Amino acid sequence: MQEIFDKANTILKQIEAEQPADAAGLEQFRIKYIGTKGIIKDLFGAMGQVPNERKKEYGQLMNVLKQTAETKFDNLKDSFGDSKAKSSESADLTAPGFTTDFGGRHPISIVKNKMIEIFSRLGFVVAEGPEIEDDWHNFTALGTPKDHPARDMQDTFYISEDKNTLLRTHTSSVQIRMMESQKPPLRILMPGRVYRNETISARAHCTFHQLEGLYIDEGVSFADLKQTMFYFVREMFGQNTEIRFRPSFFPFTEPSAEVDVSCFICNSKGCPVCKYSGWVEIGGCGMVDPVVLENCKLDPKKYSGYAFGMGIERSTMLKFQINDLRLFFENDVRFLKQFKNAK
Ligand code: 2U9
Repeated sequence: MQEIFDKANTILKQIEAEQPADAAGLEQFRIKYIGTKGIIKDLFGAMGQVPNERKKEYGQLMNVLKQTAETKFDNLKDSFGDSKAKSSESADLTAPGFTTDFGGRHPISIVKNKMIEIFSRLGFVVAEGPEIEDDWHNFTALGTPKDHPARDMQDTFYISEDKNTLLRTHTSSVQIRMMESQKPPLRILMPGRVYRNETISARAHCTFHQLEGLYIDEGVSFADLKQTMFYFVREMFGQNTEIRFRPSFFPFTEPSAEVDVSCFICNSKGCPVCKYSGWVEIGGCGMVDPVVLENCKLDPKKYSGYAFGMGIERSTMLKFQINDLRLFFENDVRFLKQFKNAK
């Protein structure tokens, strides 16, 4: 037991004799004696082996040892001009805090906001509606009654046995709600999430975002639609962008067209993105079918209108040259970080 006292006295003499020459030597001194795995900690641990009648004496010796080491450390630290915390302090409360990194917008939101901003200059206002829809607003009112072959075009997630309640397959359902509740002129923009029962891959997903527009008034023509699309693509993809309308079919518009823009990645010279055609498809459009107007109690002899729709993911992939749709939904910070300062 006496050996424990002898060892502590030897260490005390050793501490008194130590002469660290510089900041690095002082750090070695701190680690060796004062650190959490240092000798003094070990010596304190030996208290258990000291008999009760000498515990007080050993405790006092330990305090002397600790004080000697800490005073030496603090004095030398000052003389080496180091401004770090003192040995017995745990934190400098006057030190500046750590800054927090701000997040950025999701690329889908960046492109969606830009689209809204462009169309709002033409007088369109944003409307929102439910993602859980009924059959009338998602299909029947839009010219696709039950058993209509056009329903096969969209793989629907039904959420009731009678197939009356479903996850909306397009945002057109909201346009129906607007036409039912408001009087023309209507200039509505509908951005939102839609759902389709598709196998997930780099090019397809069970959920994605659409932006649709609807303009209903007296005397609206296909020429108005073309000019609106032309203005939009130039503002969105650059002033040199060309536009092309290809005849198509949608149950809710007649006539209908798909909208292509000249490939701004290769300047229409031909690249994998445009599949060497010089054109990339961005969405569809058409004149609202008179049956759809009637379904919403609007007189097709008095009113006409155009509508358009596009996938926001598609334009975002083109704009930022992203080649896998799944990246949008994984929320991997390494992916999202790249758009922190994007516009
Ligand atoms: C009403 C009447 C007509 C909306 C339209 C399209 C053409 C279209 C697709 C583009 C790619 C959807 O994201 S996508 O899969 N959409 O091509 N959408 S016309 O027409 C309407 C909407 C509402 C009352």
